[in-house]
Amino acid sequence: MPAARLVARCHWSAVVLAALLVFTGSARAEDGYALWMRYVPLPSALAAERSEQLQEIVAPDGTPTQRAAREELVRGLTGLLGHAPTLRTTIAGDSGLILGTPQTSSLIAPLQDELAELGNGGYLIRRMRRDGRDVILVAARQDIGVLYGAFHLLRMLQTGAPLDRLDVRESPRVALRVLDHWDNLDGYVERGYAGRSLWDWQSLPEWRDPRYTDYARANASIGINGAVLNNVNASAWSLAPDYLVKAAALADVLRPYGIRVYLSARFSAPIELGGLTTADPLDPGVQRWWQRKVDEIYSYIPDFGGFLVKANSEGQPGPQDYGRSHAEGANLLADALAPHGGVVMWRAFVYAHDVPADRTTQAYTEFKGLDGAFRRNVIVQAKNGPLDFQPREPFHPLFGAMPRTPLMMEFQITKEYLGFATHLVYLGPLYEEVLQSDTHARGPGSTVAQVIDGTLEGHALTGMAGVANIGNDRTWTGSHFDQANWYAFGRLAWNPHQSARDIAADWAAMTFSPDPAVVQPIVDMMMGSREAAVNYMTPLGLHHLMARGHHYGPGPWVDGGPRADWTSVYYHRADGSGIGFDRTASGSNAVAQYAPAVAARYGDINQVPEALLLWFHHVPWDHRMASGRPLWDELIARYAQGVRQVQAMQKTWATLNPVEPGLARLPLAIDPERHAQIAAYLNIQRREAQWWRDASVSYFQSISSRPLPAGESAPPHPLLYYQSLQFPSAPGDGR
Ligand code: BDP
Repeated sequence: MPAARLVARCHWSAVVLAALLVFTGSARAEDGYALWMRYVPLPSALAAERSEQLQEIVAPDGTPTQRAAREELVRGLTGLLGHAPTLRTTIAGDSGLILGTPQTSSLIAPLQDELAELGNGGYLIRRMRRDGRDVILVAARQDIGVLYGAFHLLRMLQTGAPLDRLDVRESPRVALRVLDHWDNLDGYVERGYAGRSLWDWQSLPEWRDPRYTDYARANASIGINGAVLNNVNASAWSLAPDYLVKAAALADVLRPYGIRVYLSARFSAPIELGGLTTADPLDPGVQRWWQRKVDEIYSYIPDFGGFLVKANSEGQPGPQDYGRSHAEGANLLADALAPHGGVVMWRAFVYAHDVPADRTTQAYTEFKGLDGAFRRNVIVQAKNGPLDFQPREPFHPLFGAMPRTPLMMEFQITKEYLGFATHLVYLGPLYEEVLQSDTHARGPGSTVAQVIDGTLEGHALTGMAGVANIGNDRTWTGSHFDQANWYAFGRLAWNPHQSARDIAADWAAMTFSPDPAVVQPIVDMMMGSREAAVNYMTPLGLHHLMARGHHYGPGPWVDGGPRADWTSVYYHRADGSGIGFDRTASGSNAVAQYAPAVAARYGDINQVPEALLLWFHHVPWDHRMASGRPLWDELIARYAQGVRQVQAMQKTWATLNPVEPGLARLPLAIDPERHAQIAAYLNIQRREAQWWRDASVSYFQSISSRPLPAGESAPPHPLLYYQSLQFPSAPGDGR
């Protein structure tokens, strides 16, 4: 229990020093800007012990990446230990820290063979005796591995992990670990709840805001190695020379941190930018245009990563406009990128308004038959579930269904459907649930994580994308707790087999305090928070019940409008007899898109997990649930439970209030500034959870005509009141 040990050694002097730093340092010291890289002083006894071990550092500075690693260590150790380490070319004392590759260090050179077995970006951290000295090595094959290793070591220091018998061996399991920014060129962020875009296109390329470097540091600290700079609903202008120069400036800043820049490409750009009359992928003129465009991009950004494409989805142009397939469209761009080593991330988030089929079936229907038809540098990017980033969905049926095609995961980090930035919802459990789902594609134990890391079908091109929750808000993510979602995404992209709880524990220790009395309750809050949101929004497998357009607040009554599958009634199908979308053979038969073992389980009302019951079945209100209650009572109980879960989070958070009398036990474990904002946000969440509960209960009761179970209070307003609420300026939807 490393953190416990740390606290056992905690001395008041260090606590007081930390307090002084918090309060005498910059007024912004604890406004969240530092993310999980706060590097506040360790308790003095521990700091003294670590100082002895880490006082001398050998770290090369011959390349920008080497300098980044060295600077981060100096920054981190100075903060954690209270003084700067001594930088040397060889260790002079009894012990020290040596960073490098076989090329930069004669002490690391003997590890060459072992390092050669690590994947790109992999590293070793090892404590050993070398030349009679007690040294810690952070060693890798490439500079970027050394940088990742340096961050790993800092994480161990921040969380109070022991350094004796240190033997860490890490390699990323996924090749492309990418943030997708849905940022427009005018600074507006689609589905963004953290201010405006981080990219200031107006002042680029001349002004390289230091914030870009901090963004790169944060990403490198969790292994993210790609950034798609612009919205998937792309403007062709992103590919115009003026903007390429700006993107190149960003690429220069991100490069030392191992981050490649990608762009979302608008399929019709040859028409809009090139003046052609068509964007048909089989047209030689179009092919030439893309080749020239790609060559031009590489002249600005020599390590450009490639394109992300949303085509023939929600009105975006695409190959089907010319009677061509998604594969023909993707291959057009792939052929232009291949000579430069770039990739195409082609999205499978497609559904067409003229297809009357259950919307959740359309991606599979369109893509399954294209398995094997894509070029080698194409990776198909599917959302985690078949609908659209809901609080809970089953895993996407394409995972495991296209063995000859690399498939990458798309998670949403920004909380479009999960209460925006003001609701505390830790997404680690959502990601973990999807990644651990068993596709049965090659028999039991064929998890989504194995599809994503390429081991199931032997793909080397692998990837995980997260729709970023980052903006120019001082906290980066719009709230302190949403930083955890960025963090967890990065850690899971590095290794999709990790535990969401362990990741939360690391994050909480670094972000707030490694004191177990702080970490434990925070981790418990985080781990329960996603289920709370499911309960107060869309329990038991319900989905897409948010208000129309902006998705802020409840809208289970949403009906009519341009298309049925943008309404709530399409999804919940509640009537006098029951509720839920029948996706079994008697309904849309979406369940048949899964492997037979999965289909059998989900398709059987007695076997389907209750969490997905109403996703797959239309269920009578009287259906007996595991609790013994009828479905109607259970539904109402879940809504109330969601509200209670938020209240419980508030209570827990109150116990961590540093200004609360009687809490001398945890002096300044959490600074008052962040504590207060989080407390206020929890209040918003509680109020809105109640709103969700009241509005949903009121609406569903108008359909079921059933009495509320004993003990359940009637919503304070009539249904019409909830239906009349309007939020024309809700964030993230329009400008
Ligand atoms: C939906 C969002 C929309 C995105 C779309 C997508 O509401 O803003 O453009 O996904 O992923 O969830 O393309």
